[in-house]
Amino acid sequence: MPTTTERLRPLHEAIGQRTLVMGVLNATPDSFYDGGRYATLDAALARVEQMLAEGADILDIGGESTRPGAEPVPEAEEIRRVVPLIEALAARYPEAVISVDTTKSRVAHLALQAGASIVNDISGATFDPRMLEVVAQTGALIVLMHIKGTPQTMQQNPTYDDVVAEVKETLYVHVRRALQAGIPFQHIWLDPGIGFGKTVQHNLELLRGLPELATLGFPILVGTSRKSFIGHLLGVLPPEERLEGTLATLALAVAWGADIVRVHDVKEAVRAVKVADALCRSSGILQLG
Ligand code: HH2
Repeated sequence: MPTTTERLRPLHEAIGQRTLVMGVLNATPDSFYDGGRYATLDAALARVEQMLAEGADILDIGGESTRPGAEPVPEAEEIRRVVPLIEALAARYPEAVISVDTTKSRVAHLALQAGASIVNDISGATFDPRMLEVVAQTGALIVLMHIKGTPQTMQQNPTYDDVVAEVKETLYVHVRRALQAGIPFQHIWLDPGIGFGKTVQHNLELLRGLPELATLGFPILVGTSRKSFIGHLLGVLPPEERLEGTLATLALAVAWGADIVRVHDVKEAVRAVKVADALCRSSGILQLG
């Protein structure tokens, strides 16, 4: 079994060279797009096999929906949903990089023991005071995301004076806490939290503001996949109808400095970011031509 450091090495080498694709798998009954699709271990394993074949660099496994208004999931239930799945994934695909999408340190701890090497925390490690300690002790990488409020409250009229400046400031505070807890610089990724306490306008401003967020000096992860702001821009389309809009956001996110994109549609996203990378990165086709 590779160590966490060995598993993470290819990601570190790729950052700045090409955009990494994180494929989403929610082992939940109620996620806004893929909820209920992977209720059995067999269904989840089949989906993972497909995502890996399509070129996913990271598998993000979640056991709690964080859509607006979602009910919190008890710790034991979240553990039951994600830990055996991660164990099975790590056994079947030892080279795969597995991320656990959780805000609970106990879930993170067990997921890391089971074979995950990334903790994706939508609260920026603020919901559970032990999260940073667990990540520091295990040598995992952490994604620190911005959220305003909690999933229950976040979409109740979110306001900012300057959304880009405020998100940047909060992410900087998260970084300082993580560094103080002993998590090394290279094990921290940041995420503006598209849709987490933001209006349509805030989401657009944050995407345009990615170059500003990138000045913090950490890799930036962006999660726009099939989110409601895309539906709103297209005349209130449901999640099933938001793929093309998602791909447009991915191309521009790459142009504006995203290093990792979190998506439900791996094949389409891999193709989109490959073309965007060729256009935007010096190591791409343009340099060869
Ligand atoms: N978005 C969702 C969940 N986790 N993590 C990061 N780092 N960034 C995101 O933008 C992000 C995230 C929401 O999407 P999904 O997991 O599909 O839905 P649900 O929360 O309903 O499970």
